[in-house]
Amino acid sequence: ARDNGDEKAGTTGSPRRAGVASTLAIGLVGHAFMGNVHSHAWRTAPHFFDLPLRPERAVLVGRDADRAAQAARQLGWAAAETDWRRMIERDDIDLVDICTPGDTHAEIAVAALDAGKHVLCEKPLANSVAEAEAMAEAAARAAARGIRSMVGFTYRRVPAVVLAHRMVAEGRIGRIRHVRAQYLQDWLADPDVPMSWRLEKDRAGSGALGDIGAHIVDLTRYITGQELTGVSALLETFVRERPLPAAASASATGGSLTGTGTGGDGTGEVTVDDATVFVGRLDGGALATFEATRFALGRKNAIRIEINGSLGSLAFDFEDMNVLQFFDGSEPAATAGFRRILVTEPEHPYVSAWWPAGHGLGYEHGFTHQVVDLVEAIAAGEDPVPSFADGLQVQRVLDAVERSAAAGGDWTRIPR
Ligand code: 4PW
Repeated sequence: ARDNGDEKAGTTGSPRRAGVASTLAIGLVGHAFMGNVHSHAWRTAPHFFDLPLRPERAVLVGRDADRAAQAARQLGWAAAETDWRRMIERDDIDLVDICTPGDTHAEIAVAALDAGKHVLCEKPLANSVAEAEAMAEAAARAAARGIRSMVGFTYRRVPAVVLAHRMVAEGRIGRIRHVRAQYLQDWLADPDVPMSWRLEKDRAGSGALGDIGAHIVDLTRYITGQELTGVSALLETFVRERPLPAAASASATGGSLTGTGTGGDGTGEVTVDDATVFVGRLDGGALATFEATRFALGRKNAIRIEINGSLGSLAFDFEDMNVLQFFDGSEPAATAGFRRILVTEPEHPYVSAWWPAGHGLGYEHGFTHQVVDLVEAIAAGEDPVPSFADGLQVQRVLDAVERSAAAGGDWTRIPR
């Protein structure tokens, strides 16, 4: 059952509302790292935000019955299921949340949308442009029937990132000249880290490029409001063979990227990139540089974006995620300098729902904000962002990067 909330969707921090909300029954597919953090978000959102619909963790889907049942118990889902198709057949499921490797996104999402379920799909949207196009088409068909979809570029929901987006839109840094974006992790620097699905092209689509590079492409689009028109790119795989993982770990849920540890027999081939660097042009005239790697020793989840405009600059680093740095070019040179805006005031996006000023938010809050915005959009009858069309445009960038790298870095245009 649904009701139609009268609040505008995507308010980035809804005030508490009186009254009892109708429910939104969720079916979650996957219970590893992403399934875990999405479960946390669905559980937490109604405790801190006054949602127009009450999310219910109805059914969790995993391939192995015992592990799915154990995960459902641990993460607070009412039931477990081993076949996502059976979950989609259920009339009482309103929304399908896809937290599986990329090779399954298109099939599950299209089936769910065609069955009249709202969909939240992890990023990157798909493993190819063709799949992403099919998903965007299914999303458009579904939207005509009031069915909503969103791709999980969750870092858009970090308060400091939303503030950066707003400051750019308000003209605070003027005309954008440069974007310098990096996503740096180091969990693959050790060649003994075992194989996992993230290292298999058939399952993940690409490596650092799609897994983390997709985020900085999306953040660039979101903060600047501009699209990449072309790229020149390099991809590299530093470690081509890795030990196979040991058999299943004790835990049925995940919070780790590195899998279950070594101990399996033999090695497996890494078929994706370990790192990428590329340069690009934005349609507003700016030059952009991008770097995504899992070999930046010491950098754990350093999503960094710096934007230089004609009037000032902004800089963000996820490892200091409650801060946005701002340089105001109109200040007298003698006293000008980057200042750290602590983005923890109640006036900042989403923050008033949480803790007093200065107490700060973490990784999981972006996921909570993501489901808050999705639920509000569904109730308001509006299409949430980032949409599957946004996911498709990011996919076109990823595809252009791969084609450019395959051609030795040739300039490669990105279609719209
Ligand atoms: O943000 C990143 C994700 O997109 C996380 O650090 C892990 O790497 C989980 O998936 C990707």
